[in-house]
Amino acid sequence: MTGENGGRADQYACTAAALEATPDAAAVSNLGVSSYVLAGVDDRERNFYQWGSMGVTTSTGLGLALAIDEPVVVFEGDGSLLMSLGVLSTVGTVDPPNLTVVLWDNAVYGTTGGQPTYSATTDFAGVAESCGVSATRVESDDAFERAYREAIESDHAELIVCRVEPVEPESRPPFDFAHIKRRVRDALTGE
Ligand SMILES: Cc1ncc(C[n+]2csc(CCOP(=O)(O)OP(=O)(O)O)c2C)c(N)n1
Repeated sequence: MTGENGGRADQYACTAAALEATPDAAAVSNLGVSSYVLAGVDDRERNFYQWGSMGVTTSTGLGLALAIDEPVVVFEGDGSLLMSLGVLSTVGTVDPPNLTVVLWDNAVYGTTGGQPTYSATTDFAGVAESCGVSATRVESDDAFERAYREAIESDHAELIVCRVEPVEPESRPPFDFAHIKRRVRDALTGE
């Protein structure tokens, strides 16, 4: 586990860096801000936006990583992961090497108005390591980019806990859930 002190990364810049490093990766994004930012950076066919479903982003990405032989990146929120911390035990046990979980730790429920989460008292990387998941803490754009490139080269599932400034994006993914599902499924199955 590596880490830094102080500072916050830019969620937009880091999302763009991840897509640049893995342009063909399937991306599963947390409901709300993570999906809004991803859609704003690039509304790719391989983006699987969660609309309304909180607490299932990493488990959905885990299932996808087990189902396909391609890189899968999860853009997770701290509030969402707090709802389902047990998924880290499953990730640590199953350990698909093609899975990279990026946790945007903005310390708030940003999508619903910025109420504080328990991020300040939760060591996400420490919990992940205790569950057998290799984890890295980053707090700058450069550190994120390095950690992401290392994570995708790794033979294990990886968690990157990225401390970010809260943002209020104006971009939105398509609001047609069936379209999102069909689009990502067709992109991943080559149909
Ligand atoms: C089960 C459930 N509880 C609550 C909500 C309402 N809700 C939507 S987004 C959100 C905040 C998500 O916070 P976080 O995962 O930290 O992501 P952020 O918005 O900060 O990017 C909440 C509480 C929901 N959609 N589903």
